[in-house]
Amino acid sequence: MRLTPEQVEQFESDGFLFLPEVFSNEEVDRFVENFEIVCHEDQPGRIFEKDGNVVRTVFGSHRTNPVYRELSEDPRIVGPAMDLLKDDVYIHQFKINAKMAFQGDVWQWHQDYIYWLREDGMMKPLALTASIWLDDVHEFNGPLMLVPGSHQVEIDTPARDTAPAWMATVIADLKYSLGVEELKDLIARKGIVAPKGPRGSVLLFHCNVVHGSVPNMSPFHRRIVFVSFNSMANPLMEMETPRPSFLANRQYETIRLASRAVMAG
Ligand code: 6CS
Ligand code: FE
Repeated sequence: MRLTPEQVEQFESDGFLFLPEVFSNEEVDRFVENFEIVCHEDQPGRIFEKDGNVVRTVFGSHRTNPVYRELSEDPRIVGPAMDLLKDDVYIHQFKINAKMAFQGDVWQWHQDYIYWLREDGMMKPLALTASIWLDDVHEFNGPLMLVPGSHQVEIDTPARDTAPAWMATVIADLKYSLGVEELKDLIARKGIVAPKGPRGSVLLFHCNVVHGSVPNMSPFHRRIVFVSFNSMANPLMEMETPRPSFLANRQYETIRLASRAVMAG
């Protein structure tokens, strides 16, 4: 699946692109079944909410689960990633954010790239994330909110050590989150959008677009798979204490589109 020039243009100006109903209900059912499997697997890439019981995020399932492995290399997300990054791509990070009904916590306003620059040594913002929606996303279950055009704004975000080591980069109280004054000014100029749509939809967003989401206080889960692609021309620098590979992959394996069969409907 490849994008039109208009879609590429829209991504370049907004910093995100919404593709409704890319995956069928049957495919999404399989993703959900496999989410139930991976969120019960005890592994360091499984992160809980503050209560220590409810799953917040599961990292790296594409390396352990065949259905997520296939999804991570599906041409319907890899093709658009290559079109938008204008390069071959590899997977920098794979995660499933659960944002469970009544218990999914906040994701403070932030940009992804500052994490990948400062924590992983990704020297250029030549990366993006393809999110695949496992639930319908609406105004009640904590939709991803984005500031259009904010990927073009240089924002300096001081680090706050809110938890030991890399945990501060994935919990509700984030290491790099934007300040109120900065946000007021940016949102006054650019506004906020919160794309909504049915499960199976895909939202692609630039590594520097400002985004976040409120806690989920509805009875509806908002489970989303996030596949972050980096350009092959942008490998990570060596770091003194690199983050675990499930957060920052350093095996730069190009994803070959031709060899990926489109998933059966
Ligand atoms: O640190 C990271 O890589 C992760 N943390 C956030 C807040 N967004 C990007 C990424 O998933
Ligand atoms: Fe993020």
